[in-house]
Amino acid sequence: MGLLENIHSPADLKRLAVEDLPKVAAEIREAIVGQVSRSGGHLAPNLGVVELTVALHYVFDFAHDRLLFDVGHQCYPHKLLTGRQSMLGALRTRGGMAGFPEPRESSYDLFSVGHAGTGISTAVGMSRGDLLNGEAFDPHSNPAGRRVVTLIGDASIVNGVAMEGLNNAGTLKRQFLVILNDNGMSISHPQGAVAQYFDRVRMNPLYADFKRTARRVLGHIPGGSFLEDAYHRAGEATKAWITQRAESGPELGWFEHFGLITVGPIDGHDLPTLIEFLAEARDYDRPMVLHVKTVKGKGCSFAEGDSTKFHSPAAFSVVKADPDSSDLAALQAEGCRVEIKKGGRSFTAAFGEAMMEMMARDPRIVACTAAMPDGTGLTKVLAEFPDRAWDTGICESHAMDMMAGLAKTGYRPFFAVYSTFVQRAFDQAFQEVSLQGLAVRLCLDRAGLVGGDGAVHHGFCDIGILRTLPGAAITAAMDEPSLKAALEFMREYDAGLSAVRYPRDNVSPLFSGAPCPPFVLGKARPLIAHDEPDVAVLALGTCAIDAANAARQLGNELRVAVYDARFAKPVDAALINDLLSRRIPIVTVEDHSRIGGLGSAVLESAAAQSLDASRVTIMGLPDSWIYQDSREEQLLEAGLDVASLVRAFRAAADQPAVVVPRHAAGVAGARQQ
Ligand SMILES: Cc1ncc(C[n+]2csc(CCOP(=O)(O)OP(=O)(O)O)c2C)c(N)n1
Repeated sequence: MGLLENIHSPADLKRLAVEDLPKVAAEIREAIVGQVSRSGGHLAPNLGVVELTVALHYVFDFAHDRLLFDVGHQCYPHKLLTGRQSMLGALRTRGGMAGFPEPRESSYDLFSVGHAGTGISTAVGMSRGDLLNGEAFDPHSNPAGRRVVTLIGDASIVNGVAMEGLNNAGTLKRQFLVILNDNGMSISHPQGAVAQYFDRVRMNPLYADFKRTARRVLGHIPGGSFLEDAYHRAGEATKAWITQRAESGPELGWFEHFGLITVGPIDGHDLPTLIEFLAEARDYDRPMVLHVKTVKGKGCSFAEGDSTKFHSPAAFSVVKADPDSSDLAALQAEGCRVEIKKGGRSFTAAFGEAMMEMMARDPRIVACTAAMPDGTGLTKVLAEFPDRAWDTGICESHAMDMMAGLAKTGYRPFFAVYSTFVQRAFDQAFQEVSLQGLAVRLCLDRAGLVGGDGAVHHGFCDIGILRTLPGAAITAAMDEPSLKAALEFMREYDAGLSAVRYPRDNVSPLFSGAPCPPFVLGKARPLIAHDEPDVAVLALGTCAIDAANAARQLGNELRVAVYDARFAKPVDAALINDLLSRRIPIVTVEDHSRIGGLGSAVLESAAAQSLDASRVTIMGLPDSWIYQDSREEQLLEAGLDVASLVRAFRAAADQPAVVVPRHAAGVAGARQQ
């Protein structure tokens, strides 16, 4: 019988002997690989932190202490140890285990997270709150108080928010443990000077064996008195490290400049060592960084070999090299073959190819991604145009400003970024781009509902925030030809910031036979025309494809004119005028919040032209969160599936409005359904 199945909470784990823990780790690994092979999900990041998570729960009591994850994509082992094994089978779907920490699931998860860089800051906040509440751990005055631990990766710690958090963490006068999970990787290779620094620390032979007990006077090295103070508070293993630190010179104590004593790197797969160091860090009464060296994808030969591909793969099958071997042994063996389930042609792939073609044609185009070369389709562009394309690492704000600087020097910058992460760079889009009248082009992948990644990753508000910027041109692509046309429009749009949004989806062939007219600023494209329609639909992006399908289903019953709205800013004011002056009801459809998106822009245009805005119905994402599930299910929940559109078009044409039962939540606006 396995050990894991009897662990219903960390209390059960604590009852085991240290010698049993490697078996628990092996079972966690097997469970994760098995499930991710069936459903897809974050694989390599989770395999890398199995021992670390087991050790953390073995040493701390997170029913009481605080554990905060950065990004949170490495939380599966934590979830398996905190009573959620039965949810693993429905990973990343409704009612199953979310792929990121989720307080709705368990009190062991403190924040819903998914964006990098936040863990240290929220942990600092909770540390301060616990202090104010008189609940903070102190070895003398409150030994039963709460400790605070935050886990962050080596690529995420470079993020500006994390740096701000560290800067503030160093001022805490209490226990505060930052665990740096250093696997030498982001999704791809990490970028920048800090990544190079970590490489040097990891490879420094001094760290091979630092468990020596020699004592030294520390006062003569930079930061020495700080270290000396730390030394007196530390346990034996930490003391040995500090001594080593004193011998190794100032470079290795980088975090100490922030006021955090740094210990490590230690081997993140050696459970006794992890437990020894964590047990000491547990009772240390000042901010500390424990530098833990792990292998991304650990225990799975193919994931270790290509942790980028297996960072977050789709479902896959493993063909065992030896059919008689156990599952885990097979995964560890070299030579097993892995086949990842193939999808169709994605918008991401179409975008990458379009960029290659444009960059070859226009030497003024420059491009960048913030740590997502594969995710945004820019991998080939980076390889082909190393002088004109960059991966900045996880720093969207910097990337936006860098693009502003390039625009200022005469280039045409394209920043490929997930819609959800562009939120990080809104202030830069406002001040350094828009206010200067600079033309930075934003290519917003994963706009709208994103499926299994859930609420933390939906691109639900890009139009809402970017539309406020004067001079911005905000477009959306409904298929591959229209994506190319939008990019071409943006290439030539030098008047200010522009953006094209496209979803985490495959491109539709529905209109690929029809010629795709060029984008003209503020002009919609008719897809299904009627001289006297019963209802006119202005749909944005792939919603135009669904709207066309819905209109076809209505066939002879209703004359539904369908337009690909193309622009959420500026909207087609002349078209709106023509339709509303003829009292033709308009339905707007968008995979974006109903608040502040295309629908709002259409209402504003109607009001500005003194037209009857009560004939406008807005369909979009509801004013509530949509959690993890397939994208199809999420669209259904939002009332943006074809059947819901059919009902809504009928209702709009047929005043007074009819009730739309299950999907009523997806329909709102000037006309309430
Ligand atoms: C603000 C932000 N930008 C980009 C991402 C996408 N992303 C998710 S995980 C990841 C890499 C994180 O690397 P690291 O923290 O070292 O953890 P590892 O995956 O190596 O364990 C990136 C870039 C994100 N989650 N948040």
